[in-house]
Amino acid sequence: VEASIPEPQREAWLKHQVGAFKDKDGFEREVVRHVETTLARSLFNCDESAAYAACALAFRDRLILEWNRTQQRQTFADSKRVYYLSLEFLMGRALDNAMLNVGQKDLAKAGLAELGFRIEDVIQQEHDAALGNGGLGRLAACFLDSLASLNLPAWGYGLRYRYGIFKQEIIDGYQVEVPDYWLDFNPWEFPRHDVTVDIQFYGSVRKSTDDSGKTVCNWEGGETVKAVAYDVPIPGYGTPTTNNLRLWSSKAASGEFDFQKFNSGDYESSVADQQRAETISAVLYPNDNLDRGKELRLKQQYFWVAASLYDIVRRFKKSKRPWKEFPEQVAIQLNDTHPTLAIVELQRILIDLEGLEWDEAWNIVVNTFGYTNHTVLPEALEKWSVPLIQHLLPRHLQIIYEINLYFLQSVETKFPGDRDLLRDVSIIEEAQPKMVRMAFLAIIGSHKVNGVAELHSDLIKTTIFKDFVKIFGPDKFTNVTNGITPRRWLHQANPRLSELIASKTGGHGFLTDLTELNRLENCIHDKKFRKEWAEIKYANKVRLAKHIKAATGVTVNPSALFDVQVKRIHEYKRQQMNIFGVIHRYLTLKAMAPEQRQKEMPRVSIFGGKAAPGYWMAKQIIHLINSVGAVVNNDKDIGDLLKVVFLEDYNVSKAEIIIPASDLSEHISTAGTEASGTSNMKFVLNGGLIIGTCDGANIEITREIGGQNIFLFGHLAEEVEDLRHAHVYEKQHSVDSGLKAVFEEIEKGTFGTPQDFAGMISAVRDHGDFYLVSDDFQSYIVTQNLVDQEYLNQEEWITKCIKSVARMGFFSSDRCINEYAEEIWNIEPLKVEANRPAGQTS
Ligand code: Z16
Repeated sequence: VEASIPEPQREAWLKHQVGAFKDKDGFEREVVRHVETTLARSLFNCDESAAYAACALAFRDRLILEWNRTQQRQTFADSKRVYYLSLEFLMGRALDNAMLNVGQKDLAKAGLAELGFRIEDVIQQEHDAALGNGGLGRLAACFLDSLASLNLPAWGYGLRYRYGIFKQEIIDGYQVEVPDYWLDFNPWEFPRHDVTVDIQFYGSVRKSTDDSGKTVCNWEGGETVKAVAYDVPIPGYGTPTTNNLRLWSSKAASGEFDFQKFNSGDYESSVADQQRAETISAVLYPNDNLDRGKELRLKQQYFWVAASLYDIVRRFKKSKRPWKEFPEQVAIQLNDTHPTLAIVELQRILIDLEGLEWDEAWNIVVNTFGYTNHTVLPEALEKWSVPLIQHLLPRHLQIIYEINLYFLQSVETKFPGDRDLLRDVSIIEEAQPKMVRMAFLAIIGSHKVNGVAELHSDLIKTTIFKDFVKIFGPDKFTNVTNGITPRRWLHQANPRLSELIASKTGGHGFLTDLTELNRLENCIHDKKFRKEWAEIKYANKVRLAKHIKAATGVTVNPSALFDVQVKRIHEYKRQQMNIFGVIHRYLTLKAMAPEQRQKEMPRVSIFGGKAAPGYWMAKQIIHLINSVGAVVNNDKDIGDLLKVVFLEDYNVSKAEIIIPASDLSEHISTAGTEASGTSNMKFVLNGGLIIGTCDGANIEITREIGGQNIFLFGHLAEEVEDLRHAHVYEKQHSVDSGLKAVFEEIEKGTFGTPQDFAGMISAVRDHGDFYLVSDDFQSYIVTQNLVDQEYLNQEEWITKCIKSVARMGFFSSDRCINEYAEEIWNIEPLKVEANRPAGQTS
């Protein structure tokens, strides 16, 4: 339907168009207006949460004007767009980010002060948007920031979960999960009740013949659920681009059928239908690096993929271009295998609905998609059972079999008679029941496959996907090392450091070209600069110490070395090794004579992170950390020399407080298991050093900042297989005396009922020590002692920190997104004259 206003009336429109507020007065006017009209409150009834709401609405109005203009510009330019399909977007708070990106935080700060509020308090009223588990979801959020900041025409597509990742409470040392209902008041989304898509499930396939005698497949019957679009504006930093994140919400398709039910008195079942439909977008699955194969999860995946593709295809069809130009207009990136059904869905649309021939359609599909792999852990690789797909998506299963058939035929042509190869690369795993291997489908249906750090990208080529390198050649596989947005992770989280850097590098240019940080190399010997650097770190530690006190009641000394490990709790990330190390330190301190003890470097061991609700071992690790804290923190012999805290409910906004306050952070995964890691980059960018293994992006961080500036230890990825083999088959693993003493202390009951921690110990001692804790423990301890020594020399330490920050330019998500844009998507920025300066405010 043509909905534009006719020429003669446009003048009136243009005359009355409201612009964005331009100054402090304009901003205050908008805040007061929202308080008094939108919120129906007054100056006698305006608390911090109302001030937040009004301030957020004022900025939302601003963003949406930019958003409108951006969408018009992109439609008019009709150039290629990228669509980033991700089941997770771990956005955190939006207000601070929006103010900084549009360059109006100073203005808002002054305006709010005049109205009686402190901007920090207002910002803290906001609930995190936590639609993600960990690294993968936060990566998607950083990518959105970079896409907009680089003026790239891009949309994100995801699910509008009613419940994001659960809130974590620690009760008696145990994790308790509480639902995170975050939609009570969310000013950042725009419901688009006119943008809906009907999504079909179940039913059956009927073959028929069309007029030309061609066989066509009709997917019929089953049930229909409605997808409703909610749009979230994504402002670029200092750019005119405000991109769109479209999140789908499910609701019952109010068809005649429901109405009949209702009228015939079957009220209950019509309500039940409604609830069943709404269940699809109700909750984020809380697993990181684990596939549980639940039917509802598959429904989520298809619901989201089908709605997004319908939207993308609808937009393409408006351009009236021939189908073969689809890949010249559309790039779709698959964030992990979660959206792999998009490959099948596009093929279905093209052959069943648009009448293309198989080969022509398949060509389009393959040239459209790119697939990013984020893990080599076998338990995380998605597989769906054939009977489940048959039941839920019968036509898609047929297409999957056909894709597989043509693929296996091409393999047979290239490698005649290699039955083992055919079995190994088949999309269908011959198990009981048969399983669809989603990663294989994603590889076959994409033109590029990438890993997320160099080591990881090498590993996928030599291990889990090696046969596909043989079949497709090495050029299909590439590396794009992850990055982080310096806007949120430096400018927003650490404003004082950002200002100090700006004062030394010639302004805030480093926020859009992070390589400009290298100008700091000239300041390394600048006394005043070094002093300010140290003061900022100290102030950040004081801020965290206050938070620790408020959250846990534990008093920590800001002069102690802050040693931080915050990330999802997982055996492969080895928080257990960290806490065993803490116990080892405790025992060592206890064994010392008091006068010698006082020469030791005081430390605060800070942990944070969620365990998947069903991950028993991860929960045991949390319990041990808290139990150790309860003993150590109250031991008079120890005092400030060692404190152990577990910060509950680690999330994006807590990360913004914790990361700038770290002296040392731990990235100690078993070599070869952490695909990249991204918090490692955030910590170094904020002037902290790393203790880590040769894994993921740690390796490239080392290359960039120099081996003298990082504490590496432990076995290498290429040694892991042999070590594991030796543990299991040759019973060749010895628990060294240090680790043995730790186990004995736990078993003595020093930290509570030993039985509570028996699983953690036996995993190492009796069950093959899969994550190589015993192999790496000794070098971990030795390296931690080296850290103590080096921290004593504060001048040397600060030099290392400054040098490291100066060399972190590579790890901007802008660099990373530019690589995707050039190597995978073939898209270009939509250039426009910047209509306002980059945000130069703190
Ligand atoms: C996830 O967060 C990651 C991988 C995965 O298969 C599933 C989830 Cl939910 C993480 C990786 O573990 C991490 O190493 C990486 O930095 C991150 O994805 C982003 O690539």
